[in-house]
Amino acid sequence: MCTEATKRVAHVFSLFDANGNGVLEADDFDLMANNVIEAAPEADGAAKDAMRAAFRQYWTTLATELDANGDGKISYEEYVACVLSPERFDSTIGVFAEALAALGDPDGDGLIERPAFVALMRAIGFGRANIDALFDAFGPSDLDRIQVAVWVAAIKDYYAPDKAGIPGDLLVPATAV
Ligand SMILES: [Ca+2]
Ligand SMILES: [Ca+2]
Repeated sequence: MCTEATKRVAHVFSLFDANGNGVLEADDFDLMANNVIEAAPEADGAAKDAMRAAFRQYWTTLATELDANGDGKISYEEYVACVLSPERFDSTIGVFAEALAALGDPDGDGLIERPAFVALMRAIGFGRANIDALFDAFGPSDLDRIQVAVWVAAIKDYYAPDKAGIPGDLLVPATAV
C-alpha cells in the first residue's frame, strides 16, 4: 500500500474514534451514525435507515474480520490492515459510499449542493477547508453542485491501497493549504 492511502485511513481512524480512547468500538459507530444523520435533516427515513445500517455494516465487518479475541475493540493497526484490503472491505465501503451520498441528495436528482456536502463531511469530522478543497476538485457545476456518482467513486478511491494523488488526499490535514 502507498503512503497516501495510509495517511487517508489514519485520518479516518482518528475521526471515527469518536470518544478518543484510541480504539474503535461499536459505540464510536453509533455516535458517528447519529451525527451524520442529524446533518441531513431533509433526507427521508429510508435514507437515514440505510446510513445507520451502513455504519453498522462497517463496524461488523471490522469486528468479524479482526476481533479474534472478541473484546469489541479494534486497534489502528487492525483497522488499516482491514480497510486497505479490497477483498475484505470493498463491498462494505461500497454500501457505505452509496448511503452517505444518498443522504446528500434528498431530492434524488443525482446532484449534491455544496452546503449539503459540507454538512455531512463536517459531521464526520473533516476540516472545513479540506472539505471545500475536495468539493472544488470534483469540478462543481455553475450552480455549485457535484454528481452523486463522482462522490461515490471518490469514497471508494479513498480506501484504495494503491491510489495516490487523488481528490481524497485533500481531506488529510497535512496536505491542506
Ligand atoms: Ca473509541
Ligand atoms: Ca439533489
